[in-house]
Amino acid sequence: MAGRTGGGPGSPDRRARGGPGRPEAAALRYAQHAGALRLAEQLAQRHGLDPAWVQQQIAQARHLPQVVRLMTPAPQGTNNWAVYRARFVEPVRLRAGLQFWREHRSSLARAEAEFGVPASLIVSVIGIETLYGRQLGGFRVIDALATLAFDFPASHPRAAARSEFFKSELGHYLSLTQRYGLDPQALRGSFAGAMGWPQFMPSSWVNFAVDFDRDGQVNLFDSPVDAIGSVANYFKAFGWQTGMPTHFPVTFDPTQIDKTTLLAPSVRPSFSVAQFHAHGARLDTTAQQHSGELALIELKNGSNPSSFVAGTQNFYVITRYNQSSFYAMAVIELAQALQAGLAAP
Ligand SMILES: [Ca+2]
Repeated sequence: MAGRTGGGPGSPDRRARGGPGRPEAAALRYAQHAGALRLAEQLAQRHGLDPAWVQQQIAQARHLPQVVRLMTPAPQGTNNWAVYRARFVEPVRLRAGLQFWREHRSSLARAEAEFGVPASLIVSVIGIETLYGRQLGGFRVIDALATLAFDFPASHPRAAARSEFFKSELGHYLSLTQRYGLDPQALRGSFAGAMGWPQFMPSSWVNFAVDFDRDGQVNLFDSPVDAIGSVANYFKAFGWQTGMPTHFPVTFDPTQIDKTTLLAPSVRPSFSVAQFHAHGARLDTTAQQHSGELALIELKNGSNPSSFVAGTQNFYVITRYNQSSFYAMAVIELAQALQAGLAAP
């Protein structure tokens, strides 16, 4: 899912846990909700919309208990990179990806030339997000956004900030549907409100989606070509460095390794090659030539030892699409498999 939302709502691991389905017990909770009425006023003002219309739309949103459940943090210790990888870097997605690549070869080449983002990466992202448009999500977007705006799970460590985020997304969503003449009650997406082939959050759609098939409209639901351009534009906007590797292999000197320091900044590249070395991380000769900063990325494997890589700026950029190292690494590995598959006779 494309959106700076933190914690990876809409991330494939979460989606697979519950799966988007038809709403179960859904209640119209926001018609007389004081917070909802206040928010409708604010959003109308912020986006230049008719307050009565905004209120009417929010009043029709249903509270979805399963959305709250899906957003509730998973218990500790359930993280397993090997399991995650097997779910996304697999033959069905690879085959569908190669077909998508062949079908959209010229658009992908154009996106690569224009935005500097490899075609393999674009194909991989769209594959992991929605299996090339086959899994767009079954939740009404208005229900998902309203539920997360007003009833975000309190057990989440950043519940207040996240609730504010979804209130803001609700405003972008209503503004977006007005602009394109879409029915806000009709669109469906992930449990976090991510939409279309690339699973863009409403604000990402507003800020980064492009009309790449040049038909005069940005349409991420029906135009794979718009999705291609939009994914590439998103990566470019978040600082993708053309030609830079995403990561390097890393080993440790057991006498010097200081993982606490190296892992502290998480995915944000914060260490020079020399600093990496000083803290006991060892890089191969290619990585030693890298002039930018690096992050030590830990990929937990359940009860087995973790995997580690040295992530570059480009690894970090992929986590701006979905804030998860598992996600970034799966995107990278599927892209590699696609590239190899395309080259095979
Ligand atoms: Ca278009």
